[in-house]
Amino acid sequence: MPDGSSIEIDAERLWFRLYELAEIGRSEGGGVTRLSFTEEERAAKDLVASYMREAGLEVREDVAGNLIGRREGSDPEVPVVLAGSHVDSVPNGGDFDGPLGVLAAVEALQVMEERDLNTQRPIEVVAFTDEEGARFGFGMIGSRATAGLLTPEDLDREDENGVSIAQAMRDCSLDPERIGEAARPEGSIHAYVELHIEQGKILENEALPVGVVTGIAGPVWLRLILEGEAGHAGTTPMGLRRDALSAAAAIIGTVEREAARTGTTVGTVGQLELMPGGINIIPGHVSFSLDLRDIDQDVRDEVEARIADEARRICEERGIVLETQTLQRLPPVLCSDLVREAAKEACDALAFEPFELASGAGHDGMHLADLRPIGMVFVRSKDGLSHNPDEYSSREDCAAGAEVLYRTLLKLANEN
Ligand code: HGY
Ligand code: MN
Ligand code: MN
Repeated sequence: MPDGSSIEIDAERLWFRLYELAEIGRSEGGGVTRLSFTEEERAAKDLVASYMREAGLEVREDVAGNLIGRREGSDPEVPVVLAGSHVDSVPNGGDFDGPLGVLAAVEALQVMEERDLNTQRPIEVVAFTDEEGARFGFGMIGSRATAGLLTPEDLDREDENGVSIAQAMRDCSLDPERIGEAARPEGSIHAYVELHIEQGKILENEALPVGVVTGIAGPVWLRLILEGEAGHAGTTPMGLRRDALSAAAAIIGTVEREAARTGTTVGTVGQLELMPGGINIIPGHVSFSLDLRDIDQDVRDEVEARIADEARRICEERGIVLETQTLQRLPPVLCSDLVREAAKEACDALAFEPFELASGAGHDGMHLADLRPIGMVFVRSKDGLSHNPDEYSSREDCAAGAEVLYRTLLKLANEN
């Protein structure tokens, strides 16, 4: 670790803000629940806006609900350097996933202000709306809007209570019809950098506090809906059943086998619901989610095809009607040399090994990669845990990551 003198960000202030923000949406399980377009997310954005004002930033929200803090550059007309992440969470999630990137970026700009460091380019911090997709099964709404990738149909997606994204936006005094206005013009962004917890075990295994991200795995989110036949548990012979849950179980076993086979693909069934749900009733209806990822799109698509073939065979064999809905399908994205080199240079200056690794988790930068160069810096996660109340990164590692981000932003904001 570098000696304390080379750390210019205020580690104590960052740590205090992380924990102050984490108290918003604290749930019984000890985790954080801040779903998009809810009071909790609103309160989190209001608190972050107050930090942005303390940092001397010009604060605004765009039509997608993205919270933006801007520090002017000596040349306000040139493309901006963007730093961001999110403050929404998964249900009962952790304290660091998202907030670390937003608060570290605010901290970086506050130190520039306090040290009177002028940059040629303006720098903006963005807390993107709904990165996690926990409420609508879609996700990254704010960054998609920023990249001009949202369609009106996207906003028709509904949560479990039948509330659409468009309606949730209206309930928060946002006008979904104006969503197109959130799109940033071509050439208006110089680069995008995000600090995020790794959410895996690589940095911990390497005994490193920070790492530089090479690329982001592309997730496919599916929902499989199986229609069998509800029946009496006691009077229906095994050979005459159309048990939707047994078929689902066989398909889920296929997911595990096919994903594990490649050694790089990950497959997760995170949600499952069945009907009618009686202890003595054969389940006639089951729906479950499938999250499939790989840094290599061809490998991911090959695994997806094998699972789909086996699912069809299983359902045909059992007389089950299978419908597969695609909720989202994102290609893996490579981080740019521009941002990777700037981040590695910052690591070098701080005597951190410029270790590079891929991201298994999805992030907002995936949607900005077509607009401009993107990059990420990771901070070590204790036990690789995330999307879990025990998610934790140490104060020192958070400070290390914020310092790397600060120096990376300074470099990107002062280059031609
Ligand atoms: O799902 C993800 O990878 C991210 O946490 N949204
Ligand atoms: Mn995240
Ligand atoms: Mn997450």
